[in-house]
Amino acid sequence: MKASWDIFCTVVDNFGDVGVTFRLARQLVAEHDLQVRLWVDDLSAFARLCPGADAQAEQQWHDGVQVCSWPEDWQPAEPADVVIQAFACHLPAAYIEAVQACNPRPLWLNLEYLSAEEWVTGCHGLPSLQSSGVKKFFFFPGFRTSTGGLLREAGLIDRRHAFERNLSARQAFLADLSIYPQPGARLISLFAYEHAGLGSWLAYLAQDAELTHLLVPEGRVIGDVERWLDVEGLRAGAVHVRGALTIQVLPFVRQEDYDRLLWCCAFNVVRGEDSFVRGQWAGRPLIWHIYEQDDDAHWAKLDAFLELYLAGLSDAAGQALIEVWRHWNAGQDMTQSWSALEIHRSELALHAERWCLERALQDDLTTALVQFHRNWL
Ligand code: TRH
Repeated sequence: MKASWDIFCTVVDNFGDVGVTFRLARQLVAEHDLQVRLWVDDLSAFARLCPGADAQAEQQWHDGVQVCSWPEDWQPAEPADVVIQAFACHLPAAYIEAVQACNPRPLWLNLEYLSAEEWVTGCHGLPSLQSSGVKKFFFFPGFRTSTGGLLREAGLIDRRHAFERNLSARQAFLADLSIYPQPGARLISLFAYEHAGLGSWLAYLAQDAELTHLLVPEGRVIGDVERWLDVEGLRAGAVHVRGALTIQVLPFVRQEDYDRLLWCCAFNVVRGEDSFVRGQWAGRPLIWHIYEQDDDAHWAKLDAFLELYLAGLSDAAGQALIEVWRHWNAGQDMTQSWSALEIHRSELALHAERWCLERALQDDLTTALVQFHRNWL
């Protein structure tokens, strides 16, 4: 009989929580032949990621995953063999009692947020004894070898390389989204949070000698784009040209298509957690718009990542990248830092691919979770 896994996801905001857990659930099914239930408390966020999903359904199946609405009024459910509480969400008390009553006990894991900070390596895999008497283990994704690694589907990098070699597949993909860049235009994707200095970056691209076709998925940054364009009500499908810059608003697409979009671009602005990782698997230079935390803890996370990422880059390119990422995340004017970064474009492109291939040498997060379960048994 297949081992069963329950993944619990509370949608705090945006798409990262459900984006990560759905990706993990699908991979557990597809690559490890497991039986997976994904409990989500807000299916409307899920429905954006998964076209065809029903935001009202109590349960539904997608790619072999049983996606269940996690109701406030919890109804008894038999615990699975492995229970994942994503990002420290609170499991229903009755479910914890049921876990406690199980014999044999399920493996209970808390899947943490991604961080490049060094302390993560000391905490990854540590148990904590709960008041219920059950042990819960902390599982940390990460970039360092003694962490749980990153979500990466089998064959992902090979698929990207094949796509890159196949011009007609790329053109067909872009045409499906009605993207027709002018010859020689550089494609950049922009998936970001609000950014007070965005106008300075757009103005730079508009007066640049090179053409840029900027692809902006509908979402939080649109207000800043509207202000700079001086238009209202930007929706998917809108295309506006200002000098050398074409701005095109895109619909939210399924996760696989978002990957392809990143693969088509020469540069990507990504955010949060999951798109940040996908941006790295795309092997392209990027800006990470990090998720802002109240206590400013995000700056330490940003610096910790940069410290790892800069290894192997020349000092000048590394410094230019630091400036761009800092300015972007502080909502500052981008003119100087972006123009300085442009000088290092080819070095950054080579580096991004090298970084991707190096990270891909580590076991992926899903495999690490399955292995952790095996070792625990
Ligand atoms: O949406 P995010 O900002 O999500 C989060 C949440 O805010 C969360 O609470 C926070 O803890 C976390 O960030 C750090 O960014 P993220 O993580 O990149 O998630 C976006 C998801 O949306 C990701 O799975 C990719 C997917 N996506 C698509 O599937 N299609 C699209 O067109 C786009 C633009 C994204």
